[in-house]
Amino acid sequence: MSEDLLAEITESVIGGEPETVIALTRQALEMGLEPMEIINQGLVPGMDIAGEKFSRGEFFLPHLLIAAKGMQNAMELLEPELVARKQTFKSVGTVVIGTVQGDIHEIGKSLVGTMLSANGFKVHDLGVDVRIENFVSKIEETRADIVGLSALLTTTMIGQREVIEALVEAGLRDRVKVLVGGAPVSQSWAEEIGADGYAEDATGAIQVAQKLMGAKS
Ligand code: B1M
Repeated sequence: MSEDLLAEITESVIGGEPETVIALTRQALEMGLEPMEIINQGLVPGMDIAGEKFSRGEFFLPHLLIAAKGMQNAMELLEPELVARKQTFKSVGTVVIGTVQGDIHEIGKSLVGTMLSANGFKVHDLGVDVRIENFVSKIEETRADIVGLSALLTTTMIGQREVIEALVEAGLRDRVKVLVGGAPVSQSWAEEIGADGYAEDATGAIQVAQKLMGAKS
């Protein structure tokens, strides 16, 4: 029953039906499904299939945009639920997060930010296509413990290295831990550019961020 509903959510993301995605997501919550289950087994598979179709030339950019709109609508409904389930009062640490310059992919970065905030971190989300100097000034202003850099394109992941270089230049590198992620990013890339941590997904990001906080104290 819940498998059918999750499969319907996947289909409605692929089919570009944002209104249906939101209606089915609401239904899934009412049925008692966990928000992360809806994200990981309903919404994300839909985005993955839309991406694969795009790679094969079966989908064009408007298809991808409308699939993303469906997922974003559903995330607006799910984010407060995620936070409510993990209400924490004392901040575990401060995180500045954003998608690097030239890259407008938002969904994964926002999911990571929401999950960190749901797990007690104070999160400053700078959005997408974030200029290097904006990362640097926000880290300075908030005295952030961690900066999270998301990149979804092989052409923009170099931006993660550039932020690290800018942090060295600004004399901030010793004060802030760098967490990187995004589909083309890997542990070996993180090591190559001198990041402190890499996470494959939002759940992993929480674990790595917690570990990095442990390493700071
Ligand atoms: Co784009 N896109 N896109 N796209 N898009 C990809 C990434 C692509 C793989 C599709 C494909 O060809 N199969 C491909 C990249 C190829 C490459 O470089 N290797 C691609 C391309 C080529 C492009 C354009 C260049 C297309 C064009 O214009 N010709 C263009 C680039 C625009 C730009 O950024 N300058 C473009 C545009 C777009 C849309 C605007 C249409 C839309 C984004 C809308 C939006 O975000 N508001 C879009 C989408 C939706 C996708 C796909 C289909 C889905 C991305 C997504 O939201 N996934 C994507 C294919 C795919 O990934 N299957 C694709 C769901 C999300 C929950 O997962 O973002 O991976 P993800 O985040 C995960 C993990 O990666 C990780 O945790 C998240 C949660 O589990 N993670 C982190 C992410 N950030 C992290 C940070 C961390 C830790 C973990 O720490 C800080």
